[in-house]
Amino acid sequence: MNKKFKRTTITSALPYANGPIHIGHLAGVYVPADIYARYLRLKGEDIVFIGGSDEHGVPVTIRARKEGITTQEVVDRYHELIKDSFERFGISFDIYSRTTSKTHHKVASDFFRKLYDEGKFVEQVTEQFYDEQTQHFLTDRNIKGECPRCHNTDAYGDQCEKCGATLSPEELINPYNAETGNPLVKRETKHWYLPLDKAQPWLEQWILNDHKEWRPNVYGQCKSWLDGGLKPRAVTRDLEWGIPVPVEGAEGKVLYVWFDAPIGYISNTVELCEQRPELGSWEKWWKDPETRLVHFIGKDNIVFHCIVFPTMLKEHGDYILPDNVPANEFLNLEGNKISTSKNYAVWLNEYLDELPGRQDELRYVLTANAPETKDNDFTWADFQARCNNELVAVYGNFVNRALQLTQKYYEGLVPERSELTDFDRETLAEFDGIKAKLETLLDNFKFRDAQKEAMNLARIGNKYIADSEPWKVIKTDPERVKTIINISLQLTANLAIAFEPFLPFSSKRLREMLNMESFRWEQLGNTDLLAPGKQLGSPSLLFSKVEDSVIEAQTKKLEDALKANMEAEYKVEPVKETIAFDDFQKLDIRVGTVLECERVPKMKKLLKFLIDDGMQKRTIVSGIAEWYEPEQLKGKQVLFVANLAPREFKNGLVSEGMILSATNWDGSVVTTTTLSDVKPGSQIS
Ligand code: B3M
Ligand code: ZN
Repeated sequence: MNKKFKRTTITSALPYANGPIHIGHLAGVYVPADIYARYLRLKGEDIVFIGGSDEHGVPVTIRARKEGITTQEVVDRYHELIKDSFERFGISFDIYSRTTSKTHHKVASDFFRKLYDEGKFVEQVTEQFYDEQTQHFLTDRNIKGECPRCHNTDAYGDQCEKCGATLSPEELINPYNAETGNPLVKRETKHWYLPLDKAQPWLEQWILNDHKEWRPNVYGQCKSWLDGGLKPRAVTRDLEWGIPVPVEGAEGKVLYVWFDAPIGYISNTVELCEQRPELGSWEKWWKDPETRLVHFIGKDNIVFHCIVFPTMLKEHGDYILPDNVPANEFLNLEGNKISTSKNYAVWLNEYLDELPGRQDELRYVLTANAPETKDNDFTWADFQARCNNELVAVYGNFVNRALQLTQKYYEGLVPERSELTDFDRETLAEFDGIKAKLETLLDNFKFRDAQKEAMNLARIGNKYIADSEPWKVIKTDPERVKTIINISLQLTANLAIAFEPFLPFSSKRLREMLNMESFRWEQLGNTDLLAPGKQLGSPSLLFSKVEDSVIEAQTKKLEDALKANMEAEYKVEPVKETIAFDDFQKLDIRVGTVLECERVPKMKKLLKFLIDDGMQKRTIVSGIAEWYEPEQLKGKQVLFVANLAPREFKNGLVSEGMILSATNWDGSVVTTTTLSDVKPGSQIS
């Protein structure tokens, strides 16, 4: 750790208690935060690792309405679910509390009141949309109306999902309450604003000059906010759910969720220090300049953690500011965006139930693919490959060989090493740099590369034991085998330590197998961790293969979710403009019998038909190859447009008509036919 600091306060974004945790949250925030916390603890540093649920804000109220239960019930349900799955997954929070706690309401209220009393806010009256029947002001997302661009009547107050236009509620034609459908009127309301514009000069200095070391994505986002010029931001809302604004005449108003949520980090530290007096006063963790504050968040939270919250802390006075904010980009899932509302995700609670005992596998893959510098993709195929080819085949295999051979040859006692070969020396030398290498990477939040280094050490071990072939040498030179096994075991112990921040479950098991009481980071690189003669515990496999059936089941689940979404979102196209009967009569639609059907070379989408049209044979080309095997259609009767002008394809093929097919809600295509056989050439009317 940087000499300036004596201790570290680590926070990780407080997830909204409006749904379970998914792998996107884990990869973006909780796995890296946990690696960092575990690493610092292993080094013996003083840290607190703060987590908790964000239980205010519109997302939880929307969920409540969707599920038809109270907001309190929603947050109770998801807070428990989230807390429990984090615990099972080994996220080592010192506290996981919630923003509906009494402590938090008091801390956040007092925080607001201090700024209010000191005149730090700007009061402003503005006109907002209001539903006179329900007597509510509405947030942008709860307002709908007609899009001024495409005239979709279902556009939201912030965006039209049909044409993609970014909107403000003022632009909507005939705005209405999205839930009740009631028309809206404008009404005046007073709110308190945090004058970020006034903070601009010191923020520029503090971020752009003093924190050039921040990740480029974080620094870049801050710079673009600052370059755009900061504006005052409202920190109160007209809502019922939240922390009441502690000011007379502010009835019906609550603190904006983004005002209270980051204060949750402080409240939860207060609670933690009450529970564990040995940690000292909470103020030590938030106000002592020798404390280092680090926020782990996802990229959508950057402005709040780098600009808004620091301004709040600074205006309040006494508080330290974050030393770093290692925000991650997003993780996608099988090429698609993860979405809580669309139920498209790998949910942590389900993962833990469906792949029991495989916490480290998921941690490993999420770190190996961590979206540290750009968005990344999680696929089940990659998950399986990394588990089987890296964890099982390299790390697990090496450890298992070393431990099994110790049992077999030495009854589980660590053998002595004697004379070293060049290969032994080279292998031992690989230990030297590992500690420094890992530290440089971890101190700079490069978890992905750090884990890769640890895995490299396992590769070295795997190669060492494979190339030394102790199972052969034992027949000719048993003394030599002692040395090989000793070195392998020392490597194993080093791996257990190096992997502890990343793969805590297997490190713990390995520590037990090695009969070591505890680990310390300083031990890393030591080649005499296990004394000769030490009795080891009984070995068992560290990792087991992930079978195809598991991957298939998980992939299917995701495909089903995608399909369900498409079905839910499917809208029947509006009917085209009315045409005259004469126009219809111009179309000559007939029944034809499929005589031949074949694929078209180099044209993946096309099927070529030979159709008996009652008079002659005609060729029709149709783009339905994705949906039918040629054999399925042979002999079938189809409907086709007989008087369509011939169309020539790139390869010279000419289509003399068009087969009629329906496009289904999921984009699949179904070809039409008749209910019973008809003579080819019969006309449709
Ligand atoms: N709950 C947003 C989110 O879950 C918000 C984070 C609060 S951190 C203080 O992405
Ligand atoms: Zn539109």
